[in-house]
Amino acid sequence: MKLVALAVFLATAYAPVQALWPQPQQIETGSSTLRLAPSFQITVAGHGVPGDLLAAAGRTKQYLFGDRLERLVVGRGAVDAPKFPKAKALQRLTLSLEKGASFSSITSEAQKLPEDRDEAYHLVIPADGSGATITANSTLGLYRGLTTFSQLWYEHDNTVYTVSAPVTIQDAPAYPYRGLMLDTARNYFPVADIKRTLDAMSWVKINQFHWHIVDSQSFPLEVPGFTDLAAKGAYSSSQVYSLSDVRDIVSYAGARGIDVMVEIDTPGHTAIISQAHPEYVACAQATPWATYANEPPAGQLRFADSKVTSYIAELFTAVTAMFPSKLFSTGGDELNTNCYSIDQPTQDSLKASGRTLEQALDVFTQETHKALEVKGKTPVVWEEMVLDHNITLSKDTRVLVWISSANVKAVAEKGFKLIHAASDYFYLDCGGGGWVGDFPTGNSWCDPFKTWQHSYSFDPVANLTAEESKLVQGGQHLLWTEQSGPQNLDSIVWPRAASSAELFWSGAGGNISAALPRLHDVSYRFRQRGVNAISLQPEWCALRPN
Ligand code: CP6
Repeated sequence: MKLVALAVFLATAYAPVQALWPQPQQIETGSSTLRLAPSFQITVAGHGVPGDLLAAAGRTKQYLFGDRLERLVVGRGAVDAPKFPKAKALQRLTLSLEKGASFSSITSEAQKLPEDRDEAYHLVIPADGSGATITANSTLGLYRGLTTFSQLWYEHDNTVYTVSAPVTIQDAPAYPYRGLMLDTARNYFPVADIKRTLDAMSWVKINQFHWHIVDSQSFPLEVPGFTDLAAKGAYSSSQVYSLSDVRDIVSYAGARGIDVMVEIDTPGHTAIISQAHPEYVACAQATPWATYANEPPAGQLRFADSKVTSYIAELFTAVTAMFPSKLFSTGGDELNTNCYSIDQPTQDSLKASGRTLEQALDVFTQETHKALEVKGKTPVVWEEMVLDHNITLSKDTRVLVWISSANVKAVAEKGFKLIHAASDYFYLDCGGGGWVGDFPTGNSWCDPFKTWQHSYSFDPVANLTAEESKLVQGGQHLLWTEQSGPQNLDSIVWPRAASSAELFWSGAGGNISAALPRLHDVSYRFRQRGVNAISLQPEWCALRPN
């Protein structure tokens, strides 16, 4: 009896009073109430404070006073609201670097290779209101701390409060790559939608935007020296990412601790290039398309042709100048080899060079990757490049595992750094998975709908040895857009993508029922900040007393 009573008491006393997402590595909280002084300030100590950190501090203040989040996770009546206006007031949050560290911008630190990003921070909020602090070894760490700070506060009757002071957090990510992929080729997304998505990503500490910008259906990227590709390949002249759009997106992302990895998918998924250069593309008119490609329209680069290889190497070079990221994805998925058996120009090229198709693919890949490497870029490829083709790749190449999580082990055994992106856990849209005639049905191995609980339960190192586990850089949700667009962007992505954000920040083993009320808060905060994240449970669940 006594034990039961104690258990009930503990359950009430330790009901979640803060709902951080992702969950920090170490957190200690008390039970004092603290409120933000109306004159609350965020200051940054030290010299040479970068503009993007100051701007982030400004946004944080807006969230603190703008979220207006009632304490949904603990329920109506569970807090002593009348006390809040009389609680001690916190006047200031001070950010400072650890001794010996110096400021650089959030942007430049976010744009390093994943393994070189330092995102650790230390956050302290004393209960006496004497001043909160975030300390870190890097500007990026301070920024992550700000993001956490903004999630600790609720509002009641115009008082912004927390009931869990003092707070001490020591935090750092489990994995350095935490991404989101967006396909802007099947359907075009206006710049404002991408920026809103970047904001949302930053709120859950996602640090990598994987921009699958072009594909067989459209080429919405303006590339200097290659402007005919977008001129002839975009859905319309207004559905193009101009140089200034790209600059805008890259800097918006950088200021939010996000690196932008562009993908120019080759040699498959390139039918659209035939609009500007019909001579570079095989099978563009081949029928039925399903024999020559995984989705319509068919059409793949004639990679055995050295002119095509140089063209793509030059295109890559031009694109590297637009994206400061160290990572550059060259694609390499779903290459259809039937196509080349019926393509006379390819057969002629192979005969002239004395190469097999696989050898020609190896040459194409080496040459185009060399163009990246001389610009200091690290190539990223889809898994087929290492599992289905015997391509010579630099050992530093990173591999996106997408077909199945069961393929992770084989990639790791080959010694490549890898990124989890498997369709059986992380696909938000399965449009590319099944077809009735020319129309996507999505009824494939990738369906059914993957819930947040499903991806949340993924084990990033399942079946891997300790050595192989070190190759796991992290992972991401992916939005292919055969069956989605700007109309449902927020609701198809959020809050599901927050699930992998926490998995790869906090590490595996999170408890779904403990996560649910926190994730409910994520959705609510997102909506307050203008992102239309969906509900995860009836409102009743949040309102009932514990
Ligand atoms: N487009 C490209 C796609 C897909 C891939 N690459 C895809 C394949 C299967 C499903 C969903 C999407 N549409 N370029 C695979 C990486 Cl189910």
